[in-house]
Amino acid sequence: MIKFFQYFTVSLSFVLLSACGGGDTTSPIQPDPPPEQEPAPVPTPPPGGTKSDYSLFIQQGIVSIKNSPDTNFGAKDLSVWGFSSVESNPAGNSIVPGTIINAELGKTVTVSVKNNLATPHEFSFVQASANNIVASSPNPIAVGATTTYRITPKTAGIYLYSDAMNNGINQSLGLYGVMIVRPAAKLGNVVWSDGPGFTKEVTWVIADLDYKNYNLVAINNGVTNVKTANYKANYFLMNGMNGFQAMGDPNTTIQGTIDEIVLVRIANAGQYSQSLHFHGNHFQVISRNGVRLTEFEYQDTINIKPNQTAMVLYTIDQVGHYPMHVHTAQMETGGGVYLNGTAAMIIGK
Ligand SMILES: [Cu+2]
Repeated sequence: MIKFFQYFTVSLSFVLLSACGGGDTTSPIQPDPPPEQEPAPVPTPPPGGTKSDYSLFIQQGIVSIKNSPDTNFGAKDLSVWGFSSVESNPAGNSIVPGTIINAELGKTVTVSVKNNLATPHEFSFVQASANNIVASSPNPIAVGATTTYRITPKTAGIYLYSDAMNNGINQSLGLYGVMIVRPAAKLGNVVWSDGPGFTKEVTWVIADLDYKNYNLVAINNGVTNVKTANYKANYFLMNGMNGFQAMGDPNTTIQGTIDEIVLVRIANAGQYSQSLHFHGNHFQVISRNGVRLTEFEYQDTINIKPNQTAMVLYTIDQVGHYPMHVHTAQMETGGGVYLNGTAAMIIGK
């Protein structure tokens, strides 16, 4: 891992100094030396891997930030709120982001949400009106109560759900997740019914978190004592994980053989705009914030603003190990530890 870290430091310096985040679409990307560690193979998603009933539990849990393997520093358990799939004592990192709701176009999904916290909460979609996906959204959910939502998705894509109460504070404490809507299973791996095909898929839910000014205040003294003007994120998460965890996570890694096409669905649940920069190949942006694009432009960087989503297609172009990192140095960190922020790996075999 040390070699990778050294390489990455050089790489990031190059990126920052040469401002390669300008969405350069012409210059070739140099292959990178492989890191010494290799994530496990990515499981191929089951075709039509959808369910019709989900149970979510709004409750407190832990995001367990692990040490950087280079410095043996940075481990910290962060108290968060989340939409957990497990009611009692959710294990570390199983609570944020909330359970992925996998739905099929036109088929009603039932989501039961139980509020196990001491204040009212809600379950809502950030762009519900634009996509008309929620049949009914009775909110808020009283303390101890369970509310059932029936959702009939009308458009394939990725949708961010959250608890939008308290001026976004609840969402920033960890109450967010995504619903993925796939077209009819019989169509196989296409993004939407007459849309482009793919061979693999990954989901990236990115977020930022101000532990001192938000989580500690809210959990110890109540949400009403959180001052939103003080928000200054110091942890940056990829699928609820720190960078080194995420780079070794098989469900987060873009991985495949040459010419495989990986669909990456991305949602930004945080308060900061993030620019995601891919190495190894350019990708095609096919959808932005629920709007399907008519021309799929090639880019090497995509900016995703808070509460926005995107879908991109990444074709495995060459053998090797490549990083996906974000283009703000601070967001590469977790509690100040470099490379423990928003990151993922890309592996061509
Ligand atoms: Cu880079």
